[in-house]
Amino acid sequence: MLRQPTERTPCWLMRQAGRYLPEYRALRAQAGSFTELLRQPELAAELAMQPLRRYDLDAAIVFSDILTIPDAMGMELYFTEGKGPRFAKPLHGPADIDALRAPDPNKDLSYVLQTVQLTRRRLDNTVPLIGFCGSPWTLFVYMVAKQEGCSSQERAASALKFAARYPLPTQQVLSLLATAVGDLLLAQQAAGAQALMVFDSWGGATKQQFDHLSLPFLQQICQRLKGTNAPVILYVPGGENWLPQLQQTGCDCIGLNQHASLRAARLAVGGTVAVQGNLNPELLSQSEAQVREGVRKVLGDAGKEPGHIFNLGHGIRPEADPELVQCMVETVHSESSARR
Ligand code: 1CP
Repeated sequence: MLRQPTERTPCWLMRQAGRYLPEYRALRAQAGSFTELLRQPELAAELAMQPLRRYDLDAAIVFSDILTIPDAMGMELYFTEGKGPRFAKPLHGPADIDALRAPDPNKDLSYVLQTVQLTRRRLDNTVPLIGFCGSPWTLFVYMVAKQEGCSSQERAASALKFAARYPLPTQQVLSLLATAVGDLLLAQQAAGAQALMVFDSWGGATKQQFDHLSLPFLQQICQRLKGTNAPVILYVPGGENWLPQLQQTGCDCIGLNQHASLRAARLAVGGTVAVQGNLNPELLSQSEAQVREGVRKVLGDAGKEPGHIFNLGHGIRPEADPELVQCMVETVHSESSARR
């Protein structure tokens, strides 16, 4: 992330602990639910370690979820089978916003910080630990009441409608979320996280309104993290459209999805920030030959200059084949060291 030369391209996977691993599914069944896993630091720390036992990954990520912040704001998070995350008290209008307060991480999210501490201890300085949060805009997308029948892909439409109808309350809640995200990232760093990542998974859905609905809050968060020595990764699918703006936030690394041109991004900003990505996660349910070819293409696009972190373009899918993940990690390491 600091764009220093390495012997091989570092590699980790977004959502590397998760449903594609049988040992994850076993622990989840034992705990009863995903939210139970989140709230028990012993279990969460174990989950972060699981992928590292199987694969030679170069980083660990804290096992938690971006939605712990709105949950701690009193919105009551729960998961429905097949339908993803929901809140018992979603945002319907401005009155719901007045009730929200930024949580105190040490009080309201102490289970996240305990997970960070425990995971760091278990890692014993083998690989760095990445702490994370969702971006204010992405959290807002989940917080706004979804229209019935609206698919996950259309989720952002309700949030965009809310933002158009109530512009000032929207800015108010995004600003509150920026404070909450900054507070939690700083607390994670204090608890032992060595790099910090902001997932703006729905940033691309803002299109022409990115400068208005997401960027100012990413900027605010990066400014607050400047005082720490933890490098900051901004993951923004669609971020190839806003590379100069993202670079100017002062972040250290920009994460892109598989639809972006890694080659163009490296040419545009590779001299000042690292770039992370962007293998198509679908390849991990295909064949070894396709995985190897995909890895070679990503490494070729990234070029030889330092400052590329290998990752998927999106979180790993539950249907990914654990054997193909092995093939991916080995190919990244062997091919990249041969190219040095
Ligand atoms: O067992 C289960 O059914 C739960 C699945 C699961 C897991 C393993 C969820 C529900 N969250 C997580 C953990 C998680 N989430 C991690 C830590 C694990 C790791 O990376 O190793 C991280 C970093 C996240 C981040 C996250 N949560 C994002 C951003 C990343 C992305 O994929 O864009 C988002 C959007 C969420 C919300 C969320 N949580 C869970 C689901 C299924 C979702 C997404 C729902 C949707 O598609 O809208």
